[in-house]
Amino acid sequence: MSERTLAIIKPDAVKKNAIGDIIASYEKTGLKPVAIRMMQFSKSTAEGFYAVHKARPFFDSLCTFMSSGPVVVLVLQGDNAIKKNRELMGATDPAKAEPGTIRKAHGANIEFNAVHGSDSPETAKFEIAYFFPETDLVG
Ligand code: IDP
Ligand code: MG
Repeated sequence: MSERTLAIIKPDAVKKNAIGDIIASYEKTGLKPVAIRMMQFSKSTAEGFYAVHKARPFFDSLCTFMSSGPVVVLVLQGDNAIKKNRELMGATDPAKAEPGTIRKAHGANIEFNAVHGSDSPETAKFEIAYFFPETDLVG
């Protein structure tokens, strides 16, 4: 079933000039970009996006990191896009990520891990709407 997921190329990966490599991985995996936006998060944009993690000890550090430089926010579309993208990303901790995954290739540690991907249809819906009006999606 074709579905949509939200991906973010995080500030660490943008700084490393990995935007092109990461978007190529999406395309090779059958995840088609239907919206792309480059932006820099404010701290409060990051806090709103990661609100589910508010109680976690790493919340403040995560939001500081996510607002530390430009990011690329994408909506990806394809069969089983949510699961497919999570597999392509690899484990949250790059040290535990499988070879061939984006986090294995570009992540530095459990916080600076190169990419974000929605983890369920409900979060995908919230996360896509957080950045894009429906009319911005071309697919
Ligand atoms: P996910 O990105 O693989 O879905 P989540 O548990 O949803 O992982 O965590 C969101 C983000 O918070 C991670 O991608 C990572 O940047 C950061 N993070 C997760 N766990 C830790 C931790 O234990 N220490 C520091 N940062 C963390
Ligand atoms: Mg998550």
